Amino acid sequence: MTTKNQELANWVSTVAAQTQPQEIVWCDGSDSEYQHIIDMMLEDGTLSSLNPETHPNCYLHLSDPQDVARVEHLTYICTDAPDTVGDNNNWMPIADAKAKMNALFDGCMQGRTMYVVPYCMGPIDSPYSRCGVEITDSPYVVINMKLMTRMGAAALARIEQEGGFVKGLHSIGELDPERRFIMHFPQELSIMSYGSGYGGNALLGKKCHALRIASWQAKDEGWLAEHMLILGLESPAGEIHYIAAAFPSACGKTNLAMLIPPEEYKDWKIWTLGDDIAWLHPGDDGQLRAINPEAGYFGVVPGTNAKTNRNAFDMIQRNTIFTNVAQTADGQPWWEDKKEGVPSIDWKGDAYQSSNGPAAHPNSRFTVAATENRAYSSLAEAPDGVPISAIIFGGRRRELAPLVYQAKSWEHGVLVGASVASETTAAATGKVGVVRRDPMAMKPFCGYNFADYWGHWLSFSERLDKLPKVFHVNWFRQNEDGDFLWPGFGDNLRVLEWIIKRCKGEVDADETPIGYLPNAEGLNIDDLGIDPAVWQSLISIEPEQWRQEMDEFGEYLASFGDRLPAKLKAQHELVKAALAS
Ligand code: SAT
Ligand code: MN
Repeated sequence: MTTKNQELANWVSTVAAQTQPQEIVWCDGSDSEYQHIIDMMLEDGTLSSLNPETHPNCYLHLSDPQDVARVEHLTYICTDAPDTVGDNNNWMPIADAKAKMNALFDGCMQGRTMYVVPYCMGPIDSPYSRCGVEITDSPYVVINMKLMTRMGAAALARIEQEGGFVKGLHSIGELDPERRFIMHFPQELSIMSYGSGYGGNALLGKKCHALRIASWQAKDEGWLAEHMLILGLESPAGEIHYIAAAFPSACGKTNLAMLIPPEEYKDWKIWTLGDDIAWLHPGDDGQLRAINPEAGYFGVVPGTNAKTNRNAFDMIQRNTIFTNVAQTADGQPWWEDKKEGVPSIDWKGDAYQSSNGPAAHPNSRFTVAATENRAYSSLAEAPDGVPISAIIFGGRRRELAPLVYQAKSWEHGVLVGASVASETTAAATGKVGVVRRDPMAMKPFCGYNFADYWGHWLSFSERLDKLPKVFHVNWFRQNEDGDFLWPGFGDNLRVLEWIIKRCKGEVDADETPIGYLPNAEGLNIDDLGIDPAVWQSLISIEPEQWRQEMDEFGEYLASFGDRLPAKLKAQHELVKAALAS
C-alpha cells in the first residue's frame, strides 16, 4: 500500500531516509494484520498469551519498568512565542525542539520495521472528525491504535479525499528516560515523540492529537477538545440526556461512563459514548454536540471488579490487551482489588512477593475496542454526535468540595471548571496524592495558554442558543479516618438524576456563595443508610475553608496576568464577595 496523497508520500520517504528502517509497513487496519502483529510479538516475547480458556484473545505486555506513565516534565508545546502556551505548559522554540528531536530520530529505526498508521479520530463519516498518520517503530503502538482509533484503509481514504492530517512521528528509541521527549508543534499540526512506549506518550492519536493539538485547532475553529467522558442517562420513561464530564486521569471517568444503576434504579440505564475525550461543537441546532474521537478504552485496571464496574470487568474477559498487570498461576490477569484469584507473577515478570509492592502496577491498563462494551451507545457512531445537557467538572478532594453543586451561569461555570484542583494519581510520573490545580482536568493536555482557553470557553455563550448547565462533583470526600463519605460507583446515578432534574427545572436547590447545592429533599438518598450528619456535611460548605480556597485560586488566576479574561476575574470577585458577606 502507498498513497495518492503526495504530502503523505513525501513525509513517509523523508522519515524513512532519516530513521533508516529495515522495512516499511503501511497498516490497513485489518483483523488479519492485527493478528499477524500479535503473533510476531508472541514470538519475540514482547507479548504473552493469557489463559485462552478464561480470557480468549487476551494478551499481556510488560513494559520497561521505567516507562509506565505520562511524563509531564518531558512534554512540550513548541511554538513561535512562549506566551501562546502559557505557564501551564513547557515551551521550547520550534527550531531548538526540532534540532533536539532530529538528533534522536537520526538512524533510530535501523534494523526495525517502520509502521505507517493512518487513523481517524471520530466516526469516519463525521464532519467533526479529524485524521492523522502516526509513523512508529513499535508494534505495540500499532495494535493499540487498532483498538483505540478507526485505523487503516478507511482513514487513509478520508485523508486522500480531504487532504490535511496531523503528522505524528514516534520511536521507542532506547526507552531511556534521559532520552525521552514528547514534543508538539500545533502551528504545523505535528508531533514528535521519542523514548517511551506508554499510552499517553506513544499512542499519538490520544492525548497528543485529540487533546493538545486538537485544543489548539479548536480554539481557532470555534469548538472544544476536552478531557471528558460522554454518557447518556436513560430514565424509566425512555428519555435520554447526554452528559459530558471532565475528571483528571485515574479519577473514575471509565467507571462513571459505564455505571450500572443500583437496585433502586434498575429501570434506569447508562449508555457509554466515551470514557476519556470529547470533541464538542456548536451544532446547527444551537446545541453543544459531542463526539468521542476515540474508538476504544485505555483504562486503569486496578480497582476494576464486578462491584465497581461490572461492564468493564465483563468487557475485559476477551479481546483485550493488558499492560503491566500481574498473572495468576494459571495465566489469568490479576490486579489489586480484582477480588478473585491470587497473584503468582508480578507486573515486572518476577515471582510475586508482597514485600515488592503491588502485584499489578497502579497505572496498569487495559486496551479494548469500545464495541466490546455492552453499554456502548448506538449514537456513539452518529456523525453529528449527541446534544449535551450538562457538563460536569470534578476532582479528587479529601475535603472542601461538596458532593455536587451547580454553577449559577455559563460564566460562573467556566470559573467552576477553572477552579478544579485534584490529588495527583499514578497516571503521570511524580508524587501521588498531592493537590494541584487542574483546570477542566486539562492541566496536562491543554495545548495553549489557559487564560486564552478560558476566554474561548466564555465565548460559547455567544456561540450556542442552548447552553449546557454546569456542575461540579466530588465523589472522594473522606472523614478523619480516611473513610469515604459517599458510596460512589452505582450510587453516583442519584447525583446524575439530580443534575438532570436541575437541567429540566424540576427541583429546587439552595443558593450558596459557590453555587446551588441540593437541599434535603432534592437528591434521593433513600435506602442508602447514610448518617444524617454525614449527609449534611456532603451537601454544605465551610465558608472559612472556601474563603481560603478562593484566595489561593485568586493567586493562581492572577498568575496569568493581563491575559486573564475580565469576565472570569469578575466571576471570581462575585464569589469572593458572596463568601465575605
Ligand atoms: O494519558 S493516558 O491516555 O495514557 C491516560 C491518562 O493519563 O489519562
Ligand atoms: Mn485521560
